[in-house]
Amino acid sequence: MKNFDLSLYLVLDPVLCADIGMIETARAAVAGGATIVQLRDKHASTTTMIETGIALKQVLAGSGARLIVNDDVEAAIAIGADGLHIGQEDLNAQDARRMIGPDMILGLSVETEALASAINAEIVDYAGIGPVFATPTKPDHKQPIGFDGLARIIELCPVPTVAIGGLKANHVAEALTAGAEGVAMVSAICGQPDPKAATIPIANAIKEARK
Ligand code: 3NM
Repeated sequence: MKNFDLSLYLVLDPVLCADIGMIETARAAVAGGATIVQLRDKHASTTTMIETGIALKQVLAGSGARLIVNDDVEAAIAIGADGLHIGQEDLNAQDARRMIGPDMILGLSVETEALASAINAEIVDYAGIGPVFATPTKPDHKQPIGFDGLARIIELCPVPTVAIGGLKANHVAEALTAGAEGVAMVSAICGQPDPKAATIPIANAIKEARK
């Protein structure tokens, strides 16, 4: 079993993080309790992804937080990231697993019950389920599923899950009650005036919900 903690999963957004940048946002979020940082930049070249990823890896070193790279398998490998996250429109999971090898974490975005049932737990390590709510952060997101839909999809998932889409600290308890192991957030942290101060109440809500 791979050792990773999905509880507070930060997905970086280069536009929302523009003021202080993705590196400083990640540093602050991890200081506030983020357990995973995903580098997600749909418009960056592989070279830029690698540069940013290496800087992120240095920032995360020794913190225990894991670095996951979205979509760009070549960058994930070159960075020596802890994992790769793919969507349904990206590379398929089997090909991704073949490329990254057995040890890297592989995450897959899942939007429906059918996709959840189709997950092969020998290939995929966790699933990102969403969007729980509509969100301007991902304008092309699928139909929001709400907490009821989240629970129904998680029920069918053979791997641990993280909920995403429009989530803030006040949604943590419901997301975990629906069965998610963690919450993934972008705008609740990226672009906040003080990303560390924004992360702490989320981390506290997770601790509280697990009591
Ligand atoms: N993926 P925010 S929703 C990156 O449903 C991403 O798969 C989603 O941003 C999905 O926390 C999303 O600001 C954006 O709402 C989430």
